[in-house]
Amino acid sequence: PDSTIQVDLTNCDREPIHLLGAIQPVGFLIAVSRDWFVARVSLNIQQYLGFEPESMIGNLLSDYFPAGMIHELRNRVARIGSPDTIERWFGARLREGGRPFDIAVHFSGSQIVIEAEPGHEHNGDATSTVRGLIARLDSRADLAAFYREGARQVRALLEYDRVMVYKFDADGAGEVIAESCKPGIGSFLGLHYPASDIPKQARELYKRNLIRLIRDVNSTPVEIFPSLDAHGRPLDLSLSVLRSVSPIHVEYLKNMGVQASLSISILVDGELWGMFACHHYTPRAPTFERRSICELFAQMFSMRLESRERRAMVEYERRARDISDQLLGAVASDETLLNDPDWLGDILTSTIPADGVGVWINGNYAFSGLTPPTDDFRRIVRALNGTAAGKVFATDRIGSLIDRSDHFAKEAAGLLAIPISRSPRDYVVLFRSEMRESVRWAGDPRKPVEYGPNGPRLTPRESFAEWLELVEGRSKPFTQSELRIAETLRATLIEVVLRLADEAAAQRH
Ligand code: BLA
Repeated sequence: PDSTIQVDLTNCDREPIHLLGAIQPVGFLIAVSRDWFVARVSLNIQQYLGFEPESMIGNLLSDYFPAGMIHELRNRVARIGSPDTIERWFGARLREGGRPFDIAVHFSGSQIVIEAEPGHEHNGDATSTVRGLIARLDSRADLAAFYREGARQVRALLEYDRVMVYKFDADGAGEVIAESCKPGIGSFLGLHYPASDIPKQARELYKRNLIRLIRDVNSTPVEIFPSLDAHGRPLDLSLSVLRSVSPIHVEYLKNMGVQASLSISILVDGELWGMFACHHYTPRAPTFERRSICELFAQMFSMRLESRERRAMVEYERRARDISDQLLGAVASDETLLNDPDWLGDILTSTIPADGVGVWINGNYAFSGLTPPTDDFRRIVRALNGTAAGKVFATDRIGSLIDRSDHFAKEAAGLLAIPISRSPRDYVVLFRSEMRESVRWAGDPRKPVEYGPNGPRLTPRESFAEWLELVEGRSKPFTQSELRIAETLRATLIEVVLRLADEAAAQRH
């Protein structure tokens, strides 16, 4: 029943993309039972091996292949460790004197799925290729250069026209954060897209099966026969390497003017952090062996990324503690600094990026940079007084805290408030501009050729417009790490404020 739902733009997160019952005409597929009887076969097998597909069903696989090949295949299957393993065999001879094939083997329910595509003589030294690539990655000092190097190397390995590093944010929307492409095709760097461009079930699938290929958006998928088994079930192609992809996504690529694509998951701490997304403007399919090398590279890239991110966070928090000490020292020798929002702003925004700072002390308001008008600030303070006392508070949508005047809407969209006294409630507030004001709009990267049946929504420009709508009135969110820093700064500022109050009291006596 699942596989028969009508899919359109409104429900595509329900499209069962693993049950579409077809592969791409890049190779062929055979599914056998655990006792090696042929259960299913792709209808194009005749082209590769001359067998009549329908007549194979129910026969032993060994009726079709030499004993040596069957023996090797059994060994490979025995080696499959976990249910999500895809066993690989490069440059295999399926028949005496035949051409070499690259073969992928995995379990799908009770069946063994064998996929084969033309490969070449296996030369066996993938490890040295990957080792060299990793060494170059490690030589990149900062994260931006690391991402760029990753994109460059995937492009060197697979030779697509464009290779992007696409990173997801907490809501599943994404940004092209690095790119390597051939000259003259424009740039997607810095562009954002809504979460719906890569629906939920696709993200889940991409955590299990790390690489996907679309050789040619214009090719006709090859059906797998029979489409339903005796229990009426289609073959689960989650781990297939030749799976034919969602027609909605194919339309997206066509509208983009892209003819071939490939993407590789980047997993960090078990979550889909992002992916390498590759485009080509003519049909393209690197061999399975090449793709596997690149997948291995992406896995190494992900591990390096994980440790770099962790290190960057530790380093950031250490620097923030330094700044907090610096703040304490400076105010101790010149207490008027605390009423100087420019000075405070400089110090605070060097650790927590923001576009403006407002200071509210004893009912007086001082500000620097992008801040709301006094009336709005007053209402913000009143709203803040209603939140948990003595705690840092942040929102990426001030509109959810107070009703904003129109003027304010253009001023700041997010805030982080640091309470610096208990009563009366005093605050230092960092403001962030609306995200749509701060992104770079790179224009229409490629003029759409013509729209498919689902219209212009499936184009990069419409996607970008959709994303803009989603982030209307919102700033770049404050991260967990930034909130922790703010908490450190709060403790420091409170200490300073209390000491100044004590001193003032002592002087009065
Ligand atoms: C899949 N969408 C994808 C994939 C990417 C994107 C990379 C993985 C498949 C691949 O490797 O090509 C999205 N590609 C992008 C983005 C950029 C890019 C954002 O290059 C930016 C530069 N897509 C839509 C809408 C729907 C949709 C509106 O835009 C549904 C309503 C669906 N996208 C969709 C589906 C898949 C997908 C169903 C899964 C394809 C599959 O694996 O079968």
